[in-house]
Formats: sequence, structure tokens, C-alpha cells
Amino acid sequence: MIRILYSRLKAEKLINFSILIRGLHLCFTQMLIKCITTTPYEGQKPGTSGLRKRVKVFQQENYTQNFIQAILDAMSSPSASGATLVVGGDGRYFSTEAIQLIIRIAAGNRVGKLIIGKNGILSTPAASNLIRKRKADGGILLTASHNPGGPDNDFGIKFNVSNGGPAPENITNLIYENTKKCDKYYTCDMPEFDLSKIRVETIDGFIVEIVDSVEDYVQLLKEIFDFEQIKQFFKNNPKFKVLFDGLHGVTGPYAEHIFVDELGLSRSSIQNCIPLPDFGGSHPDPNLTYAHSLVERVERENINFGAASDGDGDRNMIYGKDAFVTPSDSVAVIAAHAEVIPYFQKTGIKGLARSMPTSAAIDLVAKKKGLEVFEVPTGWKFFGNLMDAGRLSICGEESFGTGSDHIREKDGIWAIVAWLNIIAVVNENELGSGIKEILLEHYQTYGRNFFSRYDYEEVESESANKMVAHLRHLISEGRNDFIGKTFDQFTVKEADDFEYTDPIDGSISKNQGIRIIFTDGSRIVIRLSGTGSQGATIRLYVEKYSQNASEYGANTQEALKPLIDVALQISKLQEFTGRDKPTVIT
Ligand code: VG1
Ligand code: CO
Repeated sequence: MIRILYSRLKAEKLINFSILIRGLHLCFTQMLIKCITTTPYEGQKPGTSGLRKRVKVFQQENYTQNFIQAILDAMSSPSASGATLVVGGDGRYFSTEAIQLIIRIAAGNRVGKLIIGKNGILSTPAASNLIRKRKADGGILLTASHNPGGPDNDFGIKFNVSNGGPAPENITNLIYENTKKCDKYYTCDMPEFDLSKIRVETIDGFIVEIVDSVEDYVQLLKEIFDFEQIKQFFKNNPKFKVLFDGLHGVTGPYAEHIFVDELGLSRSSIQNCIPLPDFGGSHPDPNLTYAHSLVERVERENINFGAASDGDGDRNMIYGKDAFVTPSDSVAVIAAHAEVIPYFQKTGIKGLARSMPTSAAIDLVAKKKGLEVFEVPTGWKFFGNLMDAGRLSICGEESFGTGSDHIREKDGIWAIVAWLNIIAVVNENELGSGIKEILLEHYQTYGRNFFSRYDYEEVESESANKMVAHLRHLISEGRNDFIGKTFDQFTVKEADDFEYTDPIDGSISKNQGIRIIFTDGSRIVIRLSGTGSQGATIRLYVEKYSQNASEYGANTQEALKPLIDVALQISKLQEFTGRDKPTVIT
């Protein structure tokens, strides 16, 4: 390599010019580092899981560039200079443009190495795994998860740290502070980088490696689960039908590799598995509303095991004939049966956890097994410290997020294969227990936590804030009147705005959701979403516990109706927002 150093830029950095000689080809690769003047944008505040905005917002001049520079500036020990970063995402519209920008800005900031998924594709769990496996210093994930994609919908950028998990609040706050004063960014003149070929390229000391998006992740799952046993179960029970729906998100290629190539299912066992930049025009959100095509087929074709995952592959839904598994139940069932999973046979089960609005079903499993259980705020970032400290093995969120300490993100396909592994073991001798039977047996042992969430999307921010102010008033100034008050059959026992002190680093997170707990143990939680891109989304969560076996088969919405009515009465939601029904019920 011939390097000619020929100038000093006014913007502190050097301009390099290099010529790479490759075999017989002579090619020019220019590393011309430039400092670009920019002006800060307002509102680049990462939410529950990264910065999510409309694509058109990210396409504004320097908007994406500013945010990437703010992320790199937030890195310390090591700083971005010389660091190794993993880059990839769910392949949504604007991803490839964003990756080209990241490559140039990373080079401009003297990042040492980028490890990028082929064609920019990495599911969120696969990215988390890659960060850990390659001991990278972090990762930039391009996804808005379950939010719709396409030119008129959402894009998102998230920063993960070296443990493979979403950056904790102190770092996201720092990123936000950096965006407010971002007046320049460093970039590099470079031709478009070909993301389609697996290879390593070194450009003037800057390394870019394009890796297979699927391979390492599949290997990880094979180490965790008993693939042979699952495969054998399918062979022995050819009538046991499976349907996986990728919702045109990132998991398609992963699912094909795992369910078809490894576990021997037919190709007709997977649907919507071609990733599309706009997810085929729908919400890549695995729930009863948006995964309706899966739900319909499961019911019509008597499919024993249905499952879906979201845009970036970290969420999952488990749905069998006549048996919808709420995410709160799903994580509890997995925890209850975890001993059959080879990974947990090796590591043991260290502790369990859930996000605050998630039902307490998993708490009951922890109690029975004598395990620690943690209640953290909404957002996977809050589980990371507990896992790193060796105190947490399995955890979940009511929002279709389930996972374990094998990585530091929730993991849709992990949860689906965990269920399959459990089913294969439970039915080792003869086929008797499908999803429904496993659920009912769980309720017989632990009782049933009825749970539902109502989402009111794109509510006018001002009215949503007024409603929250009203609730805050009830639990603070109005507290003496509120505690002990009876609404229909429910008497208020306790109410607060959830605050969490991280047991590992002592950091405090305030105002994480209004909780109202009644004397019979039922709960209402109300909080505003931190992932929406337009207006405000109000989330209303209700939970009721029953140990009455005659109720175990009851319909969730019917069982919860009285509690929902009380929630609406206390919050005055309709009065404040004008909404008489939710956008989505899960
Ligand atoms: C939602 C869910 C939360 C989840 C987050 C990210 O956040 O409620 O449980 O961790 O999305 O999931 P919010 O603030 O909108 O309620 V994902 O699959 O978007 O990375
Ligand atoms: Co997601």
C-alpha cells in the first residue's frame, strides 16, 4: 500500500489518500476525511428502544448523520476511534442508505472495524449475539421493530453496548445531549460499499467485514436447544402441524434455515418469510390483530403450533388451535419447564424477571422454584445488568418479548424453539399435550393471571399528557381520598408511579408508569409508549389473578371486563382523549 499524506484539514483531521493493490488489479480507494458543518435537530431523544421517527424525518439533511455522530461521540472506554462495531437491521426502507452513511461516518471517526450483516440484514437477536461473540464494542441496529416500514412509515436507529444489549439510560441520555449540540460530523469520501458479498476489506486501516446474517445465530440456537429431539418429535408425529409467520420481517431467512433445513419441517410450514422493505404494507407485529393471517390458518387448518415474530425478530407470538398464549403466560411456562432445555441444564436457572406491566405469572413460578424474581421498567435494557451479574436467566415482557441470558435482547425465534423443545420433551412417549393442554396444566399448578393490554395509538399528545397529569394528581395530592376508595367491586389498596432502582448499579429510573393495585390483587397500569413516532400512544394494562379452576378456560376479555371498566372510569380516558375504543387489544 502506498500512502501519501498530503494535507491537514482545518477540521482537525487528516486527509489520507491511498492506493490499494489487489492481485493484478490496481484500484483506487480514497479515504478523504471531511468535517461537515451541521446544525442540531430537536427531539433526537432515544425512546424505549432507540430513536424512531418517520422515514421522511430521517431523510432530512444531516438528520441521520447527526444522530450517528452523537452515538459515536457517546462512546468512551474505548472511544469510537479504533472501536469495533456491529451494524445491521431488519432491512426496512432507508436501511441501505443509512448503512452507507454509517460506513462513511465510522471511517471519518476512525472507527477500527465494522462487522455488517450481508445486505445490511441482522435480526436484533442475531446482532446481539454477534456483538458478544466477536467481542465488539457495540452495535448500531437499524430498525423500528414492529412499526410499519416504507417511505411514509417508520425508521429507527438503536445503539447497543458491548454486552450486546440496548444502551442503558445513562448512555442514551448522553447521546441525546450530544445531538443537542451537534454542529459537525466527520465523514469520508468513499464509493458506495458493496454489502452483498461476504468478505473483509481493509481501506487505509479501516476494516469492513460483511458476514453471513444467519450462520452464527443458528449455531447459537443449536447449542441451546435439543434440535435432535425436536426433529425426532416431528418425525414421530407427522400429524403435528406447525406454521411460522415471518410477517415479511427479518426472520424469514432465519426461520427457513432453522425450521426447514435443521428441524426438517416442510416449506409449507413457513409463510411470509421473504423480508420486504415495507413488510408487505402491514404491521410486522405478532399479535392477534396484525398476525391475523396466521391466526385464521391455525384455526381453519387445525394447526397445532402457530408462531410469528416481529420486524426485527425480537418479539414472538405463540398461538395454537383454540389456544392463544399471552406473552406473560409464555415466559412463565418456559420458566416452569426450563429444566428440559440443555442450555439451562448447563447454566442452571439463576433468577427470573419481568417488566412491571407484565403479569405476575412468572413470579409464581419463581416462588415455587425458590428463585429470585425482579420487576423492572418497560424496555429490555433493564434486564442487562442483572444478566451480566449472573442473577437472571429467563425474563419477559407482556409486549410479546421473551428471552434469556444467551444474549442481551429478547429473542423471538428462541422463544418459539423453546416451546417446541418443551413440547417435544413433554410428549416424548406419546402425543398428548399441545399448547392448550400445557397452558391448562400450568394454570392448575399456579392459578391463572388474566391479562390484557389496550393501546390507544396516535392520541393527541396534549390530551394524553392531561390524562397522565390527572392520574398523577390522584396518587399524589389526591392520595388520601383515592386510597381505600371503592369502584364497583374494586377497592384501591395502593397506587404509585413506578420507580426502579437497579440492584446492580443503583441507578434510578422514575415515572415508569402509574400502578393502581386493588385489595383483591388485581392491577391497572397506565403509561405512555416510548416507541411511537406520531402523537402519543396510551397503554392501559389490566391484570386479575384467579385460583378458581372453573374460570381457567374463560375468555380473557370477558373475565377482565369489570376491571377494564374501572380503569376507564378512574383514568377518564374517553373524557380526555375522545377515544371510545382502543386501536389494538392484546
Ligand atoms: C414497547 C413495549 C416494550 C418493548 C419496546 C421495544 O415499548 O411496550 O415492552 O420493550 O416496545 O420492543 P413502549 O414504550 O412503546 O411501550 V421492540 O420489539 O419495538 O424493540
Ligand atoms: Co422488535
